[in-house]
Amino acid sequence: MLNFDFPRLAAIGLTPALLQQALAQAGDGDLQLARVCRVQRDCAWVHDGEDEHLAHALPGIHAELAVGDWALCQPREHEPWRLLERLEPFNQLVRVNDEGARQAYASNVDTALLVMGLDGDYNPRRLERYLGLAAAAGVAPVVALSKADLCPDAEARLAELEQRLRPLPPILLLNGTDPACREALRPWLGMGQTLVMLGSSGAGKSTLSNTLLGEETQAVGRRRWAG
Ligand SMILES: Nc1nc2c(ncn2[C@@H]2O[C@H](COP(=O)(O)OP(=O)(O)OP(=O)(O)O)[C@@H](O)[C@H]2O)c(=O)[nH]1
Ligand SMILES: [Mg+2]
Repeated sequence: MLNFDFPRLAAIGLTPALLQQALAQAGDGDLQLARVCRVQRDCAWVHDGEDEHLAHALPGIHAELAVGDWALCQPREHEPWRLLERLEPFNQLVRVNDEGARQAYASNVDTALLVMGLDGDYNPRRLERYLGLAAAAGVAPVVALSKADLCPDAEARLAELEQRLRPLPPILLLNGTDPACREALRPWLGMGQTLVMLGSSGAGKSTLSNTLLGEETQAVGRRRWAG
């Protein structure tokens, strides 16, 4: 039997269509529907709407996993959960790396927040590539121009992008350290909405994320390995 508490899981992005798919795939056994929130080389963490749980999948399934996937899991006491099946996502943000391999950033995404700093990071052509990546996945883009507080030409750059980008996405001028960001991004941060931030190292993703969450969950200003 599949265990699910729809309101609890809808709050972390479950849709009726994904639930239908889960019910069709579940079969027998005491299974829990959960969302993948972290993927490492040989393990993953899933969220059941209340807590995170370490989960292990068979290698073939593990290789397919991306953050944001929904999965059928077998919960276990004091042991990692078993992640038995991955549900087909309704969309997936993907890039093709230099060797031509497909790499998934995230699955089941409502909004791609493209973060670009109005410092040396400002690069409209790179932004257009990110917009192409979002369009290819069918994910709605929003552009966040961070470090607006440091840039005297912020309005001129906004105008340049408004002239250049077609179709024109929403573009926001932000100071990622200012709590006013929460109000500016409110339309894309409703209950159950999934927003993914994309942008170069140093663009201000962690800063913005900490400001939106109101707590320091992300290390800021440190270069680290990233996919
Ligand atoms: N003044 C100002 N500083 C910012 C703003 N956004 C980010 N910063 C600073 O820019 C630096 C890099 O910001 P991060 O948030 O760490 O950048 P990131 O995009 O998470 O970078 P990676 O984790 O390497 O991908 C930090 O020193 C931040 O304090 C902003 O809007 N205004
Ligand atoms: Mg960061």
